[in-house]
Amino acid sequence: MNQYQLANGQDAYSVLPDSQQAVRDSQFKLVQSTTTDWDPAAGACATDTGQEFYRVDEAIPPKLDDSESDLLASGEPLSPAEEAAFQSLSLALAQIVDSNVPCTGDGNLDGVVDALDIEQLEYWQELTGYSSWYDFDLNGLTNAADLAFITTGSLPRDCP
Ligand SMILES: [Ca+2]
Ligand SMILES: [Ca+2]
Repeated sequence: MNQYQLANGQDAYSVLPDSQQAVRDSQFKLVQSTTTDWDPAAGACATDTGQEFYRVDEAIPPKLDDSESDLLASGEPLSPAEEAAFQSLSLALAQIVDSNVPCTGDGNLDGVVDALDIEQLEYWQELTGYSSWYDFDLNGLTNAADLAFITTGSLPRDCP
C-alpha cells in the first residue's frame, strides 16, 4: 500500500505494529514493537523493531502513552533511575520474549497458574484497575474478564 502511495506522490499511511510486547515495574513501562513497512530507499518491505519507554501514570483518567511522553523520544538523556529501570526492564522483556511460551493466566510469570495469580490480579484490580499486569484480554483494564483467563481450567496448572 505505501509503495503505491509513495510512488504516486502521496503521503505514506501509518502502519500498525505486527507485534508488541510490554513490561513494567511500579514506575516505568517498556514497550517493544515490530513493524513491517515499505522502505522506499531499499525498494522493499522492511521489518523494524522499535522501543518506547514511559513513566507509569495511573491517574484517572490515565495519561496516554504517546510520543510526547516517550522518554526515549524526548531527546533528553535518561536520569540514572530511568536508565536503571530501562536496563532492568529490557532484560526482563528479552527473557520473556526468549522464553516465547505464552501462558495466559500466569500474570506473575512464575510458570504456574494458581491461586497466587488470582490474589495478585485482585490486588492490582483494587489498586487501580488500570494495571498492565493481569490484563490478559489487553483492553487496558484489569477486572473480572481477566480473572476468567485464570479460573478457566483446573488450578494449579503448569505452563507449557
Ligand atoms: Ca503464576
Ligand atoms: Ca482486561
